Amino acid sequence: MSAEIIDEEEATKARVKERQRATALSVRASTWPPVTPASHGQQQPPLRRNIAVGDLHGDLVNTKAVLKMAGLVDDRGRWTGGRDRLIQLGDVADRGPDTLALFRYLYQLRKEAAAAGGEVVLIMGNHELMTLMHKKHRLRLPFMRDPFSEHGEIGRWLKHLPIMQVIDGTVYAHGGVSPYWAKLGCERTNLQAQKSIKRYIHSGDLLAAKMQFPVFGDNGPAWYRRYAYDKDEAAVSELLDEALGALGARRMVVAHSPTRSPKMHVRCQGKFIDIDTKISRFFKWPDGTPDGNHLSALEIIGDRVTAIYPDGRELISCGAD
Ligand SMILES: [Mn+2]
Repeated sequence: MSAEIIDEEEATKARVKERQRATALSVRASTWPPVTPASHGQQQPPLRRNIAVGDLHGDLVNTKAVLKMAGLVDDRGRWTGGRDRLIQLGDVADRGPDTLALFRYLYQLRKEAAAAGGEVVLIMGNHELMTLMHKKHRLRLPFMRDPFSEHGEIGRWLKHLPIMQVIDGTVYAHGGVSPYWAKLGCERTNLQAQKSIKRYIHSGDLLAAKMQFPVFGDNGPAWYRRYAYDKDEAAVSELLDEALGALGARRMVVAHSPTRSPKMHVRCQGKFIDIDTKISRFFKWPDGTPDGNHLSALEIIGDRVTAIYPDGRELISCGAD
């Protein structure tokens, strides 16, 4: 009986320690450019909502719809999320016609959120990397190329996006963070990306640049697909636990790998969640089959993780176990 109580005490202490470590990591994780929340509460504020949204691919209408569904904006797309934090997991660019308008919208939303004490965090996706390198056909047109050039209206912002983040014990990346980058750590991985982004942009050859700068390569956080698509559950579990352990985090949330259904792909007892349900109406599978317009947002409050869909909410985990 008393041994059980002691065990429980130990477990509680371990949980508190783990949480402190995760908080320390999230505080250290930097977002660029830095923004200072306008309001500072005197009392301990309630837990803020972290809302993660996946690939938006040039669809402004569905972007506003998904943010409204998650309770972050009003009918006109203006921030009503208060202190909430939106984490957009990359691939804002391409497929649909609204790439430039979408980045302008998110830039404005970022300011509105900061003014309300909230936050908008954008993570670098592989399409942002390709856009910065001007690899997309459309970007050969000067009116599109200029805003996305290194010093352009959007480019000068995009080139500083973090390639991964750890926020409140959850790892966020566009593709996924393999144990290699997890062991290097969030701060140093982002630093490595920042150090090479300029040379990457000017390399002009995607395949060569992927080899030269592994942080932007197929096993880097923006392109990795193994957690999402490897069918070997045991192997994925082992890799994921290694990465989460190295980062002192409890779960990893990614996009980039379209899910087979309109629902999120949850693996490894909720420790891995792929939220790319194909939100954009312009999504097509590689064989050309259209399959988009599936809205979803992931809400994390403390350890309560809920998927939000147009037809309702689905609890993924409640942190009680
Ligand atoms: Mn992608």
